[in-house]
Amino acid sequence: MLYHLLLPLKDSAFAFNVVRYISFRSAAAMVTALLICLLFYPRFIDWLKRKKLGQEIRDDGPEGHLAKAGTPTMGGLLILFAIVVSSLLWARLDEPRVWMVLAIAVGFTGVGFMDDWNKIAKKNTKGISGKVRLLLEALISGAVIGAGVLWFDIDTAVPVPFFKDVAVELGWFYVAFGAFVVTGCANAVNLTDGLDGLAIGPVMTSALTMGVLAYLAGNVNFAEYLAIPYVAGAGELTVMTVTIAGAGMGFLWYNSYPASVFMGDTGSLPLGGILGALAVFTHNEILLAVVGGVFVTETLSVIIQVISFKSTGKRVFLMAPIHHHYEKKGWEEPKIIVRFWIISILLALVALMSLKLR
Ligand code: 57M
Repeated sequence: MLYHLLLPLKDSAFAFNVVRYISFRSAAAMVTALLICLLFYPRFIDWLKRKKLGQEIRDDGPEGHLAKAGTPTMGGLLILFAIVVSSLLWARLDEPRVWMVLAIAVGFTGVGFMDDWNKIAKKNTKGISGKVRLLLEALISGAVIGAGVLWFDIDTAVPVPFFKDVAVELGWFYVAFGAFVVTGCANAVNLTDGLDGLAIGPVMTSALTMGVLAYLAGNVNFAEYLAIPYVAGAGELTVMTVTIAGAGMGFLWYNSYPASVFMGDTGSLPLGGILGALAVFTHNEILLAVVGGVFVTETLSVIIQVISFKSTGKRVFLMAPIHHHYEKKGWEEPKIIVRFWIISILLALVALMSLKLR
């Protein structure tokens, strides 16, 4: 919004010309989101406590988690508030992709909020049925991506990472594929959010990596030099990605071990959904699986565990998702968390290197 308000004033005060630059607006957006979270979490956590919006803990989990019962949850509400406000302030609002990512962010926040509220109201860890939740997520993401293909020239070809100029044309099936990417990523982050700070770390590294990829895709010279699809306007998504990093750092200040607040499904579903949407709208759908490799590993560990348990009655992991496996092996929680962060940074670097390794 400030781009549209301040740029016309550049003749009266040349300093306003600086809002023209994505780099400036990205830095300002990150600081805005960070400050919103740092300033408001103390009061927000107190409010969550007063409203008794505390976490229910399953009794079949790792013993150490029982002490976490009652930790205020749904902290994701403030993360998403910071992302939406900072994006509306600093991103160009004449770029449809900004609105499409925001639509998915708000829609998935609603689904996560319903799930968390249901858990707290019923005092259990079940929440709304998994099928209803997946259906709502698929409908929201499918509708937004469908609108993008119909009215905002979203391309329906999927580039293949590590290969120059190779893309698979999906036609209208791209809408279902895109909805799968967004919904899959949302639930992968949801599964990963099982230790203090475990999800927000890789969410921030993934968001910043998507921010670099969006900036390159939105710049015709870089896109041509790297032989990646030029996506006009994708650079504005860079401004949005850094609001995730800013809000994420503000949240981590309070979610770091031992956590004073959990993000809840209210946070994990929209954060994962936004990462999926960023991948769709910058055409990094497959590369997201590399960038978000921690989320993929967590999800695969659950799939392998459930298939093995149901078919042979035997577990492959001591407990799934895989972060619980290491807890059961006796690793302390902070050690698991930081090691997963390190792996997510390595994966981000591999994804960026893939742009040259083609
Ligand atoms: C999402 N939620 C955490 C918190 C957070 C199919 C099965 C694998 C599903 C899975 C499941 O229920 N996943 C739900 C993970 C929960 O965190 C809440 O949920 C939000 C994220 N969606 O924001 O509000 C617990 O995680 C801990 N936590 C922290 N710090 C944080 O910053 O310590 C979360 C955030 C919180 C807290 O204890 O209560 C979760 O783990 O439920 N189920 C599981 O993951 C269960 N695994 C399991 O059932 N494994 C079986 C299956 C696969 C066959 C097996 O391996 O045999 C585990 N989860 C729990 N207890 N809670 C183990 C049992």
